[in-house]
Amino acid sequence: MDKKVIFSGIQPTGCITLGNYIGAIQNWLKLQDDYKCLYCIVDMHALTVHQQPAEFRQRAVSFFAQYLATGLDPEKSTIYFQSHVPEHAQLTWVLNCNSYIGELSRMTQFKDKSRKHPDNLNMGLMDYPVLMAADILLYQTSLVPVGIDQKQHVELARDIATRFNNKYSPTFTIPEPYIPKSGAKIFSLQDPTSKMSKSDVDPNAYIAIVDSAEDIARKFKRAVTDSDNEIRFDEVNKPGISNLLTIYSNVTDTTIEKAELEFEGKGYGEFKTAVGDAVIEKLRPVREKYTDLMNNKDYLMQIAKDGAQEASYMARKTLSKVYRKIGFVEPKR
Ligand code: AQP
Repeated sequence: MDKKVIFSGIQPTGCITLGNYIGAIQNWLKLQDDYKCLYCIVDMHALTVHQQPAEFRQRAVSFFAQYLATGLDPEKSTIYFQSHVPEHAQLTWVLNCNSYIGELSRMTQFKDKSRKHPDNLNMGLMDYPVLMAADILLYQTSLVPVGIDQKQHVELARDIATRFNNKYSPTFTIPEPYIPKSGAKIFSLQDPTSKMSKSDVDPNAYIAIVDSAEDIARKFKRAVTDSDNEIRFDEVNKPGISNLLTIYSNVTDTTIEKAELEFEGKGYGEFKTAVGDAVIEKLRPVREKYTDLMNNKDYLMQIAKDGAQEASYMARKTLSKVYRKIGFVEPKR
């Protein structure tokens, strides 16, 4: 039997954070052996906010190297740039004509980003979830491993797919979000009530997965906590400490309860150092591999080319089916 398909991606904005790693990439790694996985640098999504072209190009290549450095394996998974597979844009147009302005304007991310970028309220910002639906539906994806912030968009992709299947005939697999039980939302180190965001203007608010050991240690030491000096998981009253416990338990592969016991009676200073050390150890091989890969751009671009070819082959099958069903004239072969 064919393996079920997994699709997921990260947009090349800011830098890949520990939040992206724990919320998404750790699951991607686990799924590589048992599923047909496609992991994409969703560069078309990144255009919804201003990009300086030279920086944008460099950052996208750096993200690609970071994907491989985390352990995503091109022998097992299809790894590519979204803009190299034109079917993403082609399916988006068809889905646009089957999506409603009302449902798109209700999306939380659209409302947040409209507030953050009032000078650039472009159509892409509103259309982002339709492009994301096309990304997912093109490959007949069953599971979409994402953090909790993307759940609403996966639900919209399900709605759009169901609507299309009902209007024409069964065409798309209906995807499910795949969200980690712990770590689905890692919080900012400077404001533990808001998400760790990769475009945060304050670099102390996030850990980049290729940060140096010194930077990681310093950022954890400065992490905002509370003043009652008790290491206990309580997201309402102790969001900072709870976030650090979540991070620690994820990177050391232990439970929150065991982590609480380990640090019972210890001070915040000691705890923060231990969390920093655990993250440094977890990310050390990623940083080392990343440096090697960035010195071998030809290799990176060959992987990207092979990935795009394979993705495009799969995507064309779905797109031809869609074009036939909606009544486009078939080109002569
Ligand atoms: N803090 C987080 N905790 C857990 N999961 C997270 N994800 C993102 N932040 C966290 C998951 O990572 C994947 C990629 O998400 P994205 O490309 O949309 O990036 P982002 O980090 O969500 O982007 P930001 O922070 O909102 O910055 P900009 O402004 O650049 O877009 C997704 O699976 C997401 O759930």
